[in-house]
Amino acid sequence: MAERNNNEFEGKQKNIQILYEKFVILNRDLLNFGVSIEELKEICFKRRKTVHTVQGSQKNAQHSSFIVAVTVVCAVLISILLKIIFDSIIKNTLGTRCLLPNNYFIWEATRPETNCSMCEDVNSVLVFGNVTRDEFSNYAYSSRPMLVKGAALHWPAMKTFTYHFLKEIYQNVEGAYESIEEECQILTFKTEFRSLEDVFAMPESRVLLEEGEKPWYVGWSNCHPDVLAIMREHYTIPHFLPEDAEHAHMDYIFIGYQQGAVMHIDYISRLMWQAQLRGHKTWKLVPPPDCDHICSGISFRVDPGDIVLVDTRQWYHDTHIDAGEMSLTVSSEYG
Ligand SMILES: O=C(O)CCC(=O)C(=O)O
Ligand SMILES: [Fe+2]
Repeated sequence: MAERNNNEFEGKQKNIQILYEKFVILNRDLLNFGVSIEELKEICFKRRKTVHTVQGSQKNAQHSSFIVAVTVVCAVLISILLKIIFDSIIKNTLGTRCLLPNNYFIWEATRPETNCSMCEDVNSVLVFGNVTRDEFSNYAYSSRPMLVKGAALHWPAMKTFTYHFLKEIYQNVEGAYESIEEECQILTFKTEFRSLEDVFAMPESRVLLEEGEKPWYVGWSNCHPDVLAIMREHYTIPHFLPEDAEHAHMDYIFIGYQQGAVMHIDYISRLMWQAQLRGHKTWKLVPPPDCDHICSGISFRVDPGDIVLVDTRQWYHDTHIDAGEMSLTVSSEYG
């Protein structure tokens, strides 16, 4: 009987030791992540204190159980905290469509080697007039930059999409702004805006870029199902894309003036189409650095109603808007 008690006690001690070690490691990791000792104390020792006052009147065996329980509670709390920290790191590092300066090197280091045949004979954008799905089928999945003139001219979005139209959607759909923070993404380029709410809070004089106002240009993905449903009442998937193409469940808006998007490459898994709804935009495309010796850059100007197709995963790109005009586009991925 004494021996059994002894074994049991040793077993418990061993478990406590294992949990203790895990706890120490978790603590160390948390400290490495910048959580302060004060915060750790607050989480753990507050709980312990309560337990200590109770345990004063209890036997030794119960003492051990309490320590185990407190340690487990602390470990669970710390694991939850760690998960939150890891999730946010992963979201910030990997969930990015267009590059952001702080993760540029990670992405560059993991960018697959380019097959330069994608740009070797490309000296200009391939322009289509009235193109049918059938005629376009041979080009649909190529990395060749293409421009389909006037393909969106008949879309209601050509008239209905404005800064104020989009603002109204975001102000009226519950959870729309939160969806940008949580699942979608905003690219604020050279502006000081930190959220889409900031973008939709600017004074009217800046919206119109009146004299003395600072230019702005932003882009964001729309992944809230209600927002997307309202937007999609005003345009369709480009009619020339293959019937069996896969389409993304989110569409992007880019809106603003002057220097549009800064030179970058996109870390996305599919090709991209973009309909120019307002303003004239000039795209500058630069081949990947590994193909510098055989490929050259191109540039082309897009009119309202045109649809651009660029493999933005391979072509580095920036955009410029004609002076004095506001540009507004809707785009999406397909593949
Ligand atoms: O429309 C723009 O200004 C930039 C768009 C872009 O970078 C993209 O669609 O990947
Ligand atoms: Fe891009």
